[in-house]
Amino acid sequence: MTLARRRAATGLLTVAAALALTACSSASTADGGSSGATTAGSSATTTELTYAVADGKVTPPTSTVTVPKGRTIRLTVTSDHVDEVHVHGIDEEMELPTPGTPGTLVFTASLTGSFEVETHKTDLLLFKLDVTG
Ligand SMILES: [Cu+2]
Repeated sequence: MTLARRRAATGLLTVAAALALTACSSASTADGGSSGATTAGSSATTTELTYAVADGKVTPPTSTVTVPKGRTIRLTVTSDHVDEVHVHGIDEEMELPTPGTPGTLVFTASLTGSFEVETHKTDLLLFKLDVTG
């Protein structure tokens, strides 16, 4: 890996590399201090989550979303880049081919565990999905 070298090169890349590491090393505990979108819409059998990616930032801020196993997740993401959203572990993916146009991914939280949901092109952690048994 040349990450160390790239980090040394510019400050901006340092930030990007750190975000990338957080986003794709699935074992890391990126605890964003659970606030925000936690258990949004939890009274229904579908949990609706909406995220926006702009200027390298996630809105609402990254947090942990806890749902029971079997819950349907309806995830809508808008990115300012051509992007790709990936639910690690459960392995659901969606393409965002048009910047600024939201994409919606509907999937079932079919496995218990802690899963990172990230964007691939912008390398951001949208949220961590904790599925309880
Ligand atoms: Cu991924």
